[in-house]
Amino acid sequence: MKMTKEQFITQFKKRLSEKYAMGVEDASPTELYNTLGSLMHSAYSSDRHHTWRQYLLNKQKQAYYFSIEFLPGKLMASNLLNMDWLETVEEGLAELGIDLADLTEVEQDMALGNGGLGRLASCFMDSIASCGLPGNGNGIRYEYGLFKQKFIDGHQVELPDDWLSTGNVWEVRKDSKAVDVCFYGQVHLEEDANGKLKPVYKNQQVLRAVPYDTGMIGYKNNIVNNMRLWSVEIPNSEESKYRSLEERRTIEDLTAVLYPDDSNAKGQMTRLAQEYFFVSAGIQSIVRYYHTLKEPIHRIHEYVAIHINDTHPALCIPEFMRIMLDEEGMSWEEAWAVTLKVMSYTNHTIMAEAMEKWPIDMLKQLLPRIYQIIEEIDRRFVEETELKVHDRSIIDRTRIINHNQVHMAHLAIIGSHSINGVAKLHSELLKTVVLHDFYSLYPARFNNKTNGIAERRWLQLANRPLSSVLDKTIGTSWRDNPEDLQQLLNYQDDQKVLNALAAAKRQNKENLAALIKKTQDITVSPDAIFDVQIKRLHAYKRQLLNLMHIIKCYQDIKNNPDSEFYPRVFIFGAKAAPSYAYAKTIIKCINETANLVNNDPDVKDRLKIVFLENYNVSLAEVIIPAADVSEQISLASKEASGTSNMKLMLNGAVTIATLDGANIEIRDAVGEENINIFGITEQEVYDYYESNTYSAVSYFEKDPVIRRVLEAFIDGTIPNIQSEGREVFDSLIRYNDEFFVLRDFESYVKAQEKITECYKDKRKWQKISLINIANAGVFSADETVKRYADDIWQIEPVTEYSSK
Ligand code: 26M
Repeated sequence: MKMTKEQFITQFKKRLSEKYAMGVEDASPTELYNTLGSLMHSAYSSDRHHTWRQYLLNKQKQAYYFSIEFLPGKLMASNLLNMDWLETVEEGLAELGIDLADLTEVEQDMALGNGGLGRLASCFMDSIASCGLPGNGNGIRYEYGLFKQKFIDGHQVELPDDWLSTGNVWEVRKDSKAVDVCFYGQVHLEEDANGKLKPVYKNQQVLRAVPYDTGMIGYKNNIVNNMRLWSVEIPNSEESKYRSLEERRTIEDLTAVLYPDDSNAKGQMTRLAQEYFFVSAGIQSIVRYYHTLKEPIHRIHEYVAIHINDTHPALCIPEFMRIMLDEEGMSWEEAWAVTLKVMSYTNHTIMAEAMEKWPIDMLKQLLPRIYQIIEEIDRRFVEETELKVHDRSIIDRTRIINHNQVHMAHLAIIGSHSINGVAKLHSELLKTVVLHDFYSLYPARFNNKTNGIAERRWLQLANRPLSSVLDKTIGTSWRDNPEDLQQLLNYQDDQKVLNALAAAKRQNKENLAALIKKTQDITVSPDAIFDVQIKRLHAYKRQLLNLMHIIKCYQDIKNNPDSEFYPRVFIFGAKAAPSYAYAKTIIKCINETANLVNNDPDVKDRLKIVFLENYNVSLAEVIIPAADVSEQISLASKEASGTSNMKLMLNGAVTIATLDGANIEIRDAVGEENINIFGITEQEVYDYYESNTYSAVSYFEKDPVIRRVLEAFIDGTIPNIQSEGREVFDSLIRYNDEFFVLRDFESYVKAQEKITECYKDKRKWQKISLINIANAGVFSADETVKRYADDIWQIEPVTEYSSK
């Protein structure tokens, strides 16, 4: 795919003229963007075709990553990087008087995900292609992505994300690959001519699933895999049925919007229909492909691995069974044997309210045949488990159908050969606490796969100043092999390198300061410590702990205006689920505190609070390179892994963290001295649960600092939060502080004070920052997906590959 700058310029001008009958001078950024996108698309299409042919000819086993969310962000820059076009295009465009950055700005974020889980899926897509692994994504092409967040009077307001309104140059609609997906109706079983039971359906609703394919380009390896997203349509044959606008609308609603909850499974029919829709379409299309290989159906597990990303695609299991039984004519035993070998499942949370359950009646009504199959899976599970256990209560706790509900995690576990958590601690807690019963039944299925991040996006693209320092210091091999960042350790006492790293950080901070000025009209100084907490807003992530510390700092300054206070900018990025009232309350409190603090002349700009609107992938790419401090302060045991912790570390931020999720592995990688750990451990949390001895009010009574901070929420110190301040106060004092914020407050404050002291010693700080960058290579998603490939999917990189 390589080409020279001159070839690029010629082709670019030619394409622009063909597409728009225009010259460079007259074209708008959008027209230039579309021209470049279309040129790139044509260029990688032959590699895409070739990759596909190669997999087919080698009959390679392929993995399919089923995820109801993908969160790629913008694709142009990362596609250019992976195609090895970035420099050529940048220089070529510059020669035409065009700044590539102005074109990449035009693209709208592809935000078909809520947060960590969706972003992980997209990091994996990049890594799977970059490692030359045969793996594909399968999901939903939502018409509207995650809502856009605005603040009005400090409150979060949600606006629709109409991301397709400006077109999408990367996707290809594949009409010829559309499939039918059926809902509702009645089903009964009848014997066919061979005496086999076959389902007979009445009154089904038939919908058309149309795939839109997006190339997932590997890093400089000519591999292009596929992310297939499904969109709903009314099939031609059914046109006459749906005459009223309203009927059509209900159907088209199916793939209209992404559900903006990231923890609360609220049992809505359309959500269940979404889950079945992309699962059924995906599996049908896999089986159709498998038949082109002309291999016997009972060997399908030698060619296909299906991964279930959280429980949202758990219907993969009964849907695969349905096809094996009803369409391939297998016996139950044969079908179950292959299903188990094909399926694997990742758990992303231990929060009870996030455990997906569906009312039996809903499932029965929407998916009658699937429900029959789930019932039979459940019946056989009970029958088999009764023979294995003495204590019958275990069956009650593990069966799929119980208390009129279908428990999706139980279905996913019973139907998969592999169950993994996303960080060491999380995987241990699954075995010992959350899924302990299942662990006792199927110990061999449980394993850990610590999350990872795509270093290409989060370092090479997002942080070019740092990347260039790295190139000059340790050469460029880290770009192919992030573990080579370790070589930076040789320079931890080299003042020249430390200065260069500090200069890169400075440049990124100036860049973020400019954005803050432009978007929020707040002036921040790059001399201050940039302290960053970016993640969804959740009580367990404890943005409130951060806010309480800020209020303490403010009160210290007010009580002693002339005392020394090292300048800090507290930066937040966070969306709250629209229905999550408490999370929205916290947003309001942070915004009002920001208003107060940022405009108080006594503060003398030593303390600033910036809550950036509409946190998304593109904003993260600007914030992360500019961060000095990384806030990872969830209550121990609650954050399954976290991934912003890895991205911030990679960009030289120093972490303040509880011993939760992957924070523990970050500590192990950098050493105790190079991270600021505080707070109670997961064991202490469980001890509190057991002994029931936690008393939040006693901290309020005993600790004058806590008392003073909490009073600020209700005594008018922070204006405009009469009801919100009271709500926060009550959550801590009346409802006994579910997430132990007051318990951890003192040790958090101490850790923050240590950070300030350390920052004042520039050289020491720079060295710690360097050590963090140098050790971030272990969190490369390339390594993570290789472990999935070896241990779970049993897929291998393309054996023989030649780009024509
Ligand atoms: C459920 C029901 C209805 C609508 C939406 C949902 C839902 C959507 C997303 C529930 C959970 C969702 O995501 C959870 C998530 O993002 N978990 C995070 O996964 C990351 C990747 O493994 C981890 O790093 C985080 O610790 C974990 O919180």
